[in-house]
Amino acid sequence: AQAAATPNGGDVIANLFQWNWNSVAAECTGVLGPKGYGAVQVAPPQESISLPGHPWWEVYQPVSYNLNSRMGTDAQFRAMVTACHNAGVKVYADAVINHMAGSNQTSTTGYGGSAFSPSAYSYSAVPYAKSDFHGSPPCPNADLGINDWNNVTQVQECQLLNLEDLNTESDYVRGKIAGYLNTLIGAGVDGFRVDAAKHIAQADMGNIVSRLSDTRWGGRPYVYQEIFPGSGGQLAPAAFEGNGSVLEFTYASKLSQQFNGNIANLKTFGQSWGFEPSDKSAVMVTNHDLERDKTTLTYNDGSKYKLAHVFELAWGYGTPQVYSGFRYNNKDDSPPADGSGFVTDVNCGNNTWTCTDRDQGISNMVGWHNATRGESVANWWDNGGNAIAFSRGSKGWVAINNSGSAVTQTFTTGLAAGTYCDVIHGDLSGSDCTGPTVGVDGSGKATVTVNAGDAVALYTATTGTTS
Ligand code: LM2
Ligand code: CA
Repeated sequence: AQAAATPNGGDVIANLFQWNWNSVAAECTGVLGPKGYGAVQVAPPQESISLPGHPWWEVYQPVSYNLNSRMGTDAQFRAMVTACHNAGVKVYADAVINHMAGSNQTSTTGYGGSAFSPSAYSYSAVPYAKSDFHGSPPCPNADLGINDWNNVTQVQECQLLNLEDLNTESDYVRGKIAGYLNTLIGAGVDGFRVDAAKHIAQADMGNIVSRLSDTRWGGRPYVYQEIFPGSGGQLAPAAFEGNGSVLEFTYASKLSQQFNGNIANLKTFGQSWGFEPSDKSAVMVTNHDLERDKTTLTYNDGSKYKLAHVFELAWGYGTPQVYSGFRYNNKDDSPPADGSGFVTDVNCGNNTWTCTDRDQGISNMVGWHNATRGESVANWWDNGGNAIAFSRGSKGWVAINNSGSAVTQTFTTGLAAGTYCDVIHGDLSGSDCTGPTVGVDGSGKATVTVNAGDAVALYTATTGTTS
């Protein structure tokens, strides 16, 4: 199902990629709660391997299910979850449960001091031993690699990137994984981004999900699975929906293509484009893998990146994410960290982190998104030339100009007459607006200039004065 809204009506996920726990807590309190975000997605909280140079991807190589990690201690993790809940924000953890560390790794150092040995397939703090991993058989390839990405057995029971593949058919391994996830739920975690979910047999995942407790906040945990599209049948995203939602990679790549082409095409953006159903889709502009592969828009794309987030939050398809990571030069670069690899506090002011979640227009569109929940798209307008506008019922209206020159137009907004705050350039402060306002007349029309590479957004909660 779609992510359930928080008491404040939010469902938007801020993906604070590799922010440490103290910084996530501060962001929940200072930004995410006040702006109406529904949830934060946090880095894998289990202990991981520690490697020379500390590439960011260390955290995708678990060595135990202890909660001392690159992002902070067990106590800091729990304090972060509590702080986020107190701010009205749910916490979704990145769950790395398909595998443990790489079989090619020689490091025996982890972030929490647990003993382990990749060469021996030994993780004594869990404990896992060699018999808890897939070998050959069931993997048909002697080197345990995946040669055929359309072969279900190879994809699910061989090693992704040499990562030691857990024998999730076994009751023991299922119990250990569910035990780890239930520890997180016990700490207050509300859901899981399931890493490499395509590489876990559906029956195994279904069994693990069935063992999960209800969340402390109430209801079942929100499960959204990482299923990279490309294969059909049992490996297609649709085949995993019995166990939860799926991350919508097709949405991300098609959105990027339109912003690099002509966004007038977005008029029909939806399931007919090959997306999973809205209530099963966790949609995104980008994520950490996609920004590195440059298959989507990234923080280097300036206004297009921002406007794509504005569109995603306005359009109402799926459960949307705002991606907020760190700047890097080399694909393997670590986030800012101390000498031992522990990630240091996020600084949004020195150009190391992108802090997309704080962008004035994007963060205010979270409120716009919440206020228009359930309303249909109406009053579509486009000029055929990279500028669009639409309303969501009579609750909100947005215009997005992805072209190189300003557009001035009298629009039908669908809104009641009044003076509205343009939340892309101003914050609502009481009944005042810190930025420009737009007047809507008695027939719902407004004459607006939308600058090149910019947007204008109005919604009912931000009505300053009514005329
Ligand atoms: C994911 N989703 O399914 C993550 O989104 C993705 O970022 C992870 O890869 C992957 N699955 C495994 O969890 C990242 C990174 C890889 C890295 C792995 C493991 O993109 O480059 O692989 O984490 O840390 C690295 C090396 C690779 C090596 C592997 C095992 O780059 O060359 O394989 O470790 O030692 C021989
Ligand atoms: Ca597997």
